[in-house]
Amino acid sequence: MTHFDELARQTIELPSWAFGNSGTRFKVFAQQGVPRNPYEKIADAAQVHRYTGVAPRVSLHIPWDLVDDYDDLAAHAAGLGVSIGAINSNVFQDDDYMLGSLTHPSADVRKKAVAHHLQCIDVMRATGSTDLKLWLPDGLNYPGQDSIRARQDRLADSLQEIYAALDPQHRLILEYKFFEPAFYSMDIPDWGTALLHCLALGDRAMVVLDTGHHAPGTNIEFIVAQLLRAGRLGAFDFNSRFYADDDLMVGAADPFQLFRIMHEIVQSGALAPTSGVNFMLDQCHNIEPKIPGQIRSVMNVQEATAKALLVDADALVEAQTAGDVLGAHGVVMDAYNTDVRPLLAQLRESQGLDPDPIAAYKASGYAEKIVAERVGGAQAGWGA
Ligand code: AOS
Ligand code: ZN
Ligand code: ZN
Repeated sequence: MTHFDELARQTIELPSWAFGNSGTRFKVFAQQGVPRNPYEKIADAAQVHRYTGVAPRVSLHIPWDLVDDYDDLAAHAAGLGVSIGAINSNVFQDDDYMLGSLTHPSADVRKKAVAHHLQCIDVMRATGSTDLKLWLPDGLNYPGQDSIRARQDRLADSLQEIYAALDPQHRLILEYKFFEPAFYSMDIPDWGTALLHCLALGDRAMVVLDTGHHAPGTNIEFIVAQLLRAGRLGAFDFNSRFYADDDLMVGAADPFQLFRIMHEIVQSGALAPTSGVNFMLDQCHNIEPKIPGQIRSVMNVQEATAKALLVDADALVEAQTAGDVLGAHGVVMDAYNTDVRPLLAQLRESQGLDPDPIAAYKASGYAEKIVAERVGGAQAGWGA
């Protein structure tokens, strides 16, 4: 398979919440023409796929994307050439979860949180989604607030109940985050904790790596290599991290880090759709237009991937085996420093797409059309 073919079959999943209004704790800036409901979010996501050709799935967030009829929503997506990707649960916007959800000291609250996940599994059945994605806000703000160890036991039991409810084609994908909203100790702060819980659950439990969820200076590609080695890298939540969990456009803060991550993916043969790694975006576009922001992000992932595919694997192994430190480093840097934009333009043309997706989107008139048609768009969920 040529590099061209490998690039052509890479897919990137878009988050529904990227298309709604979003902001920070200080201000949500409303943009004109944003979707008023999940149907319109999917329509906007389909635009990103239309111009990039590599974004055929949309993750949903429950209850932000609550509808009466999920079969109908899935049919709407199919009609626009996309499908429903991961179903994200939400146990962070209910007063009952102030002290935690799956780890809460009260059995009743844990039961409620488990029941929410069972509802999400029903949504998966209706939409054909295969990934149930869990990110928990659970954790402690103060030493002594609760037992760190008891919370791990409760977490294991709650996860077991959810895992047992999955259908055979479903996966549970578990995200970690080192801080926020809890600041002393999150209950799943790191990849090691997520991995231990996944190993206890079974083969269909996998770790989600959000690139914004690490301490400054963390070597993320090391974690990628480690999880791939264990066969438990289920998905990425791609975004950029300047200072914390910024959720800004992937590849903006540190394109070299993104390349290093994709280099590990390519080296392990994990780019293939059959590898089980779901390349998702987890982003918000607070001040830039959302559809072009998603197109830019998809292109950034593609560029990092194309560069990673350009690494001369034979020359690299030869230099590494010979102990040629600078030679091996040079092979990697040669690939990184190659301008792959002409290659990607060629790829798009070979697929009948415009070589410049952002220009093509702008010329389409879609942005003006949604501003005229949609009044009173919805927030992404944050701050709602
Ligand atoms: C939160 O920090 C996580 O990144 C989650 O993936 C979260 O569910 C996502 O940002 C959408 O709410
Ligand atoms: Zn995330
Ligand atoms: Zn996050």
